[in-house]
Amino acid sequence: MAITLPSLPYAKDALVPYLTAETIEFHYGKHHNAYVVNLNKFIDEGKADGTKTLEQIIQSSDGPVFNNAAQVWNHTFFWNSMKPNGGGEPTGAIAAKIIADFGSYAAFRAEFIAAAVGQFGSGWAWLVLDGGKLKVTKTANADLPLVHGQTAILTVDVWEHAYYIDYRNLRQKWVETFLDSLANWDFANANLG
Ligand code: MN3
Repeated sequence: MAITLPSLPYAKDALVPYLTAETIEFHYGKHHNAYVVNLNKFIDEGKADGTKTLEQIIQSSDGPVFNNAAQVWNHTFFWNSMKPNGGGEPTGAIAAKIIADFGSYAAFRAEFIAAAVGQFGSGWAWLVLDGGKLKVTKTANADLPLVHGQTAILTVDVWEHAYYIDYRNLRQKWVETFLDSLANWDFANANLG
């Protein structure tokens, strides 16, 4: 079973002015697609088991197979972590749970930004559910909550390819914009279960 590049959940210019169509064209059309192409090549070569689900491949691989499979999953999750007219304080169950586990939305926001800015080099910042509690984590390269027994709730990509076209070296501005204008709290609520 071949791995396919999932459709974007919105048009490539739907996140303007916070992310340009050029960023989406490169990040989704080139980077995300390349991970899909690479993983299918590993399946064709017998280095990855194409009868497994993407999650099963991630949980039973290492090296280049893990890196490409995890990056396929991470990017699909990331595109869904944003929406047009998103961001700002959440509503619904995730809002109450953030206040219960972080004290306030402001405390969560500060911790999430610190994790994203503090990730040295390429990686991801996450809001995860771990043992029934919401936590902020950061992972390097392709690493992801699934292999740490955590449930991913929301993520921001802090690889330079995620923000360099629109934000140049200003990673903090990118992460603040993600939370304030793009975050998809409907998706977070759905992931909370
Ligand atoms: Mn990326």
